[in-house]
Amino acid sequence: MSAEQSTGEQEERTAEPDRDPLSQGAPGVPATGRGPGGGEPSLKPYDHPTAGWGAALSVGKVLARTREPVEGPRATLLMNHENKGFDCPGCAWPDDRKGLHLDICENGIKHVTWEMTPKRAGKAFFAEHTVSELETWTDFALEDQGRLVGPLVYDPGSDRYTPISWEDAFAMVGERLRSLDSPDQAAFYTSGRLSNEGSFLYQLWVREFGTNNLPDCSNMCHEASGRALTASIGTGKGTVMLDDWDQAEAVFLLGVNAASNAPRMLTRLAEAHRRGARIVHINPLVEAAAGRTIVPHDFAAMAAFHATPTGSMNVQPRIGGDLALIRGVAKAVLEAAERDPHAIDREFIARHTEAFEEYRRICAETEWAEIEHGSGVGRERIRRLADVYMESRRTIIAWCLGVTQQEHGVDTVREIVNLLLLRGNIGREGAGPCPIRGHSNVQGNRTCGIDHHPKEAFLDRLEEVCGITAPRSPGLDTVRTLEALERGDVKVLIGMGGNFAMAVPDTARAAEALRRCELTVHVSTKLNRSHLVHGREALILPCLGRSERDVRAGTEQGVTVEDSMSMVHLSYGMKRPASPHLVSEPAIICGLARATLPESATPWERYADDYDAVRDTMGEVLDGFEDFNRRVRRPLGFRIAQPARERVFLTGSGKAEFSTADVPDTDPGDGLLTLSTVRSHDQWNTTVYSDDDRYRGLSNLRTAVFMNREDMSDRGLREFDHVDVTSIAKDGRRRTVYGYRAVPYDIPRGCATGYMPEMNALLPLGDFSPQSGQPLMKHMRVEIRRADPSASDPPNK
Ligand SMILES: Nc1nc2c(c(=O)[nH]1)N[C@H]1C(S)=C(S)[C@@H](COP(=O)(O)OP(=O)(O)OC[C@H]3O[C@@H](n4cnc5c(=O)[nH]c(N)nc54)[C@H](O)[C@@H]3O)O[C@H]1N2
Ligand SMILES: Nc1nc2c(c(=O)[nH]1)N[C@H]1C(S)=C(S)[C@@H](COP(=O)(O)OP(=O)(O)OC[C@H]3O[C@@H](n4cnc5c(=O)[nH]c(N)nc54)[C@H](O)[C@@H]3O)O[C@H]1N2
Ligand SMILES: [Mo]
Repeated sequence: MSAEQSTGEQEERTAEPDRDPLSQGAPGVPATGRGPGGGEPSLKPYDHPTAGWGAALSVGKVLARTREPVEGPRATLLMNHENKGFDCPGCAWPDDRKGLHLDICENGIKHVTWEMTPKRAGKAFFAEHTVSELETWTDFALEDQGRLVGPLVYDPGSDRYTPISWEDAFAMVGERLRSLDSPDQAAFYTSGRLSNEGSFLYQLWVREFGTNNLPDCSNMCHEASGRALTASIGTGKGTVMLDDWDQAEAVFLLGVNAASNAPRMLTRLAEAHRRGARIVHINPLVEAAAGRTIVPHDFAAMAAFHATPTGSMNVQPRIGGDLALIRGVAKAVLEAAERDPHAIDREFIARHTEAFEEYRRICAETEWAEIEHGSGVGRERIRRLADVYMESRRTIIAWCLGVTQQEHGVDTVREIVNLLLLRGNIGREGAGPCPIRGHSNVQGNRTCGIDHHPKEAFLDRLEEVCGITAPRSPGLDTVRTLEALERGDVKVLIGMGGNFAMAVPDTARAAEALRRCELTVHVSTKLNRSHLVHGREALILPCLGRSERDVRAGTEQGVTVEDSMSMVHLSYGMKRPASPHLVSEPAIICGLARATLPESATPWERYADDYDAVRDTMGEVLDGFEDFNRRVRRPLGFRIAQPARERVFLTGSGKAEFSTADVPDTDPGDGLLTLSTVRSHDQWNTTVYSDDDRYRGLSNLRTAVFMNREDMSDRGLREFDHVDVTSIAKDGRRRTVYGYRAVPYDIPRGCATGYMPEMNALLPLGDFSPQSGQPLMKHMRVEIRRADPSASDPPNK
């Protein structure tokens, strides 16, 4: 028995130590993992440029594995193009459609190829394998069966998924939903790939049915950004446009692994660097984007192996230390302003902002010692960062999950805005806040009404235009949906894309909650864990992918998406569908809606066959979508008007508002470490392509925990030693994963990093940010110790 158990604290075993260490999920929920390849883990620092030939080689490997050596690259030539092509489902970075740029990236190609696989998970496959058997497969093996080809229903008698007609599937959902005591007993999840038209129809169905239970992947992603920006500048989005990246004199990047997760950003960074702009990477890890890149569309550079730097300065705060760090920069700027009146933009502050004096006071009152302790960065380094900021006339600050998936994520984003406001870096060229969104249409989802807490004005318009009565009480977000599932208050879960079971926190607990459902329904392209962790009744509804031709009523249909910088444009699939039985997401939603609401006056059949008709209605409901059908057919689509960009701040005061949060103490104390979970290079969220993480130099290992060398030697650990990782929740409960391997890495002391989604097994459901509702995916308190051989007999065996 371990020491912790003898102290009487509750111990939850989330995986068994002696099993394959790559099966680290909950009991019955093995983790994502072992991609093909295998072999011993190895660690070799990556010192080559990003993108370029290394990327080409890596693409080649993935293509060869999917046996799609020609179609993938050919299809990518049709991606992100001006006339008719489809939007890359890879990420939300805007398309660069100027000139002859080949605006593609390594991970976009992998992503599209993943969708285009020639493999099919058809009738025979599901006849052969019971669900209990599939549960023992790795997540990689599940998705590797290829595309789903027709609707499936779970048959409890044979423990198998069996074919069902679309009509019967819709009827089953309709009946079950109508039989509920209240519409609030159902929840409707959205993953951020759903098109604008799909999103609008989905929320219309859900609200006409009578609930705002619309949890989405944003609840785990950029919720904090939306809330902070709304409070500070009156819009939930960034104000920066792609062209601004050509004007900025300094770019600060916080908490993003751009080379892996937004590779097209590298081109912008390289161009900015060539112009002489300063690029500061703020990240506990020095990620590959802080080095050099070979610009992929620059064939001359590729041929000559010519690399351009994409970073000029690295600052490595401790995990969760960004608020303190930015406060320090602001403090230094304000100190400089006492000597140099031009250090801050007094005119801007006076005309456009509110609560500056309060902010100045809190900066003065926040002691340097507190800033250094909170950020883990020395004051001289922070002053240098402030100099970079003051030397630049136009600064962009961009951020991603390292900032948002934190307890104080909202305060931190607001602090970023505070810093921008000090020098008027908002509402002009080359400057502003720029959240880097994740899923390719996650921003569009929100714009089109996927929101568990919608604005009254939006519901008013929806009612007026669509003739429905919209529910007014707020619905459940992702964490609260899980809690409601657990209590039995939500009995039906519909998943519009994504992989809910693996993406959410607390894998074991979430699985148990999901199994309590009366009905689970997933609209998906490939088999994943969420289909296996199912309710009493279960359906899998396979849909067309973004790359596939969508013909309804004899007419080719396009859908629209909105990128990270508020550009809306059309996307037309080009490929023959993976199966003739696949239906588009908008049409599936309309079918489900009609079956649920037989008397509805909404023209669901018309909407299903004519997306222009959907867009006409959207144009009447959504701000900024006036004349939608015409404007979206312009060559580059259109940009949704962004009032804050014009210095019109739709806040209570009508001005941009400074905020005054306290600097949090992020020291985990008690010899514990702070652990953040991240993606590897060869991964797309819950989809893992291989066990390699090229830019971090790690091969053949996903059960890795990156640690500071001194933290390792304190624990007597050497490279690849086996460790157990235990998280300590706020309520004191402990969750452990076993058989991880310690990987020495350049990361501040007291910090550690491992991979999502495997490490969700450690993340307590109750530990979310009260500011945003976001689970603390970048901030777990953990104990890491040498693997305990005496733990070979876990209690749940
Ligand atoms: N190829 C590929 N592209 C993707 C995805 C994918 O899985 N694969 N996912 C998409 C999605 S949905 C999203 S949301 C984005 C995610 O894009 P990222 O935000 O880049 O995703 P993560 O891998 O979680 O990396 C988070 C980064 O934050 C850093 N970090 C951790 N803690 C802190 C901290 O306290 N402070 C700071 N400053 N940094 C910190 C980590 O070291 C890491 O570099 O990418 C999108 N694009
Ligand atoms: N520990 C930890 N957990 C995290 C995170 C983290 O950083 N750390 N990040 C969080 C974030 S930012 C996000 S966005 C979530 C991601 O959560 P999700 O969006 O739920 O997960 P994905 O892995 O993107 O979903 C993959 C599945 O989408 C389906 N799919 C693919 N293409 C399509 C399509 O065109 N249509 C439909 N209907 N389905 C499709 C496939 O079946 C595939 O298996 O995970 C969150 N979870
Ligand atoms: Mo995301």
